[in-house]
Amino acid sequence: MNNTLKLISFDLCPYVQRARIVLNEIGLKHEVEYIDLKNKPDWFLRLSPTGKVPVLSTKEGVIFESSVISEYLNEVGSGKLLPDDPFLRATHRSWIEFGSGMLGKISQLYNAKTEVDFEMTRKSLQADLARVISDVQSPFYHGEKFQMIDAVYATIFRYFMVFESRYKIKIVESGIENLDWSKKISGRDSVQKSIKEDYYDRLDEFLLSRSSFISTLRFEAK
Ligand SMILES: N[C@@H](CCC(=O)N[C@@H](CS)C(=O)NCC(=O)O)C(=O)O
Repeated sequence: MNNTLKLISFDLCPYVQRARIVLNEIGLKHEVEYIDLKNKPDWFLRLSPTGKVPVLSTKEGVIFESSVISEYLNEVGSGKLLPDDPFLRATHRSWIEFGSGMLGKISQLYNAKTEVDFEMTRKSLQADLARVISDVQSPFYHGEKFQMIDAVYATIFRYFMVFESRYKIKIVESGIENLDWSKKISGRDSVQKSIKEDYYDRLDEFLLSRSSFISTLRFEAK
């Protein structure tokens, strides 16, 4: 079945990246088809009940929602990306949900029109991150093994890297570059191969195109 997997994607989507990291980690052969979310093809709208990516097309049919896709891939790929112990597995799922909530706040941050709204969301993200970090058992979230939860936070840290390198925005006081967990997961092959080469420039363009408060924090005008 491996070579029949196709991930329908949008190049900047962190939920797509989550599924791709899982595919890469497990080593499942797959194709990626990028679509333009501003101009969704009819065939995509017929496949996707939510109109959102990622959608995974398999020989048996389609699956949507990144967490569901990731869990399915982990199961069919005999992956070990979640703990065996039911309680620990549930805690990972809880913190994966928390990570999805952080992605929602990141979107609020880059869409915030005023400094007050921006700063409120930035502080909330800062507190969320501090809370997650307090549970990390390095080098990865849960010790020596890279797991699904690391894939989720890898996609979050990418935003923070762009916020720090191109904008005057800090989510981690000491710098995301100095956070060991982030360094460890960002350097991972599966993580690096989950994005296109021009990802950082494209994300930067996307952020500026919001015409929101974040544009005023860019290091140098484009
Ligand atoms: N809960 C969904 C969220 C996916 C999502 O928000 N995808 C965005 C791109 S990052 C999307 O397709 N947006 C298109 C739209 O809302 O029209 C998941 O985890 O898969």
